[in-house]
Amino acid sequence: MRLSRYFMPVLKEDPKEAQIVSHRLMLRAGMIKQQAAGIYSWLPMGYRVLRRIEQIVHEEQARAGHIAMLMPTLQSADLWRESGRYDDYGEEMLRIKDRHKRDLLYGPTNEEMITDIFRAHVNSYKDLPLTLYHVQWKFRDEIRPRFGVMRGREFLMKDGYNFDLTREDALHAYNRHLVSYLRTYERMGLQAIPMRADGGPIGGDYTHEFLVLAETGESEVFYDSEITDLKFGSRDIDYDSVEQCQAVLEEFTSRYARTDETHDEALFNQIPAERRRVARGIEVGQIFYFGTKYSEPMGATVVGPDGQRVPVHMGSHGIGVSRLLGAIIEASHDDKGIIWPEGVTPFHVGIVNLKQGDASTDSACEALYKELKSQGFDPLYDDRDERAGAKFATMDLIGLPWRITVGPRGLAANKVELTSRRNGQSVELSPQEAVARLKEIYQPVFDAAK
Ligand code: 5CA
Repeated sequence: MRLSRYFMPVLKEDPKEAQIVSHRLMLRAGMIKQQAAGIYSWLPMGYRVLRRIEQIVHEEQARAGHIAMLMPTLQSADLWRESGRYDDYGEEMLRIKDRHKRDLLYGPTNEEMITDIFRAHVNSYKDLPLTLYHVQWKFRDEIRPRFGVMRGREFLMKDGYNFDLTREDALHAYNRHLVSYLRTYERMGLQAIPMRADGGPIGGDYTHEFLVLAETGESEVFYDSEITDLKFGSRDIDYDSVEQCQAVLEEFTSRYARTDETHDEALFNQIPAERRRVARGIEVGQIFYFGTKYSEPMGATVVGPDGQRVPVHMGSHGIGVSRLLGAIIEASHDDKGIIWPEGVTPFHVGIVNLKQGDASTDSACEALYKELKSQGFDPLYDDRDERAGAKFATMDLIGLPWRITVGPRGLAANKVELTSRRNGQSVELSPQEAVARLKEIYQPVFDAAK
């Protein structure tokens, strides 16, 4: 993309409405625009990151054997009357009447609808296990939408639902989701810690939230500091293996880590004092096992091996896709702007032309831009007629992890500068070497998608 032809309305001033750094930087970098309280347009830069995050989510869901589909945003109230949640859900549910005076709602989650799909089409235990998911907009009429996309009213969620014959099978599905979520968040450059939590309106008493530690997080968390040493890394897990998934769950959940909803002071105090941590975290996902809470009242049964019909065991599993942009920025920024992890960056590398209009500098930038594209990169070429300082400030604000600076002085020696946004360090390389270096840097990111 050439910046001169792009749409990236960066703001010079700090927006007054933003209380936390991710909200401020998303507005300043021209990623989002508020349309109403807690409702945002995703401008091109924000939309790019949203899609990268969504793509990682899809890839990791496929790896775990989960099946993608798409359900509508509007749902019939009748379905929710069957589960009893139409009345229970309260004011967070946006209720709508159509022209025939039928009650609809903008879905805050999809347990009822997926259960309805299941009961219409699945009849036998032989069709299990089954996990279906979608990535779709949700609406929750939050009393205090705030912090930009972190607590929106309309937000993008990945929500998945498992259907199993027995409790044991459903617990394997739970563990499988935990493993796949660890891998998903690490690909986004995040450490998200699974913590025992509360079922809330979704239900079930077996549930973990995934929390990214950040001062601005809305949840208070209590944990054993040893847990922050755990990395999922590039392990090769067989998602069908009950033992392997169980082992990962045990490794990542055996140390104390809880949100304030389930915090137990006596248990916490058994951790050696120097390892006790009280901090704040951003909830970027939650997994639930809730047994037959929806299948029983809604009649989602299968014929079991003995010929008897039994309600299926279910769980649901959510990732806050749009919230993740805020969480990643909270975890990765400095006073100049965002620092995108390579896995989610909107563009892999920025090219800064120090002397726009100078024939040889322009043509070196053009050649580099074309070469990067032909090698599978998404470069952002700042070809605007601006001062170098302004170009650098923009690059720092939007946070591309790598920048190549091209100017006449370096070019005289066939050199450009490759700079890391994270530590500011630069190396002088020939344009070909810079491309080769970027290939090495991004190889693990491209490999992780395989
Ligand atoms: N049906 C279940 C799992 S699929 C469910 O709805 N779970 S949830 O309520 O925990 O939501 C899943 C994730 O969506 C949360 O972990 C959080 O990251 C994100 N989320 C929830 N509310 C909001 C909100 N108001 N704004 C942005 N993201 C949100």
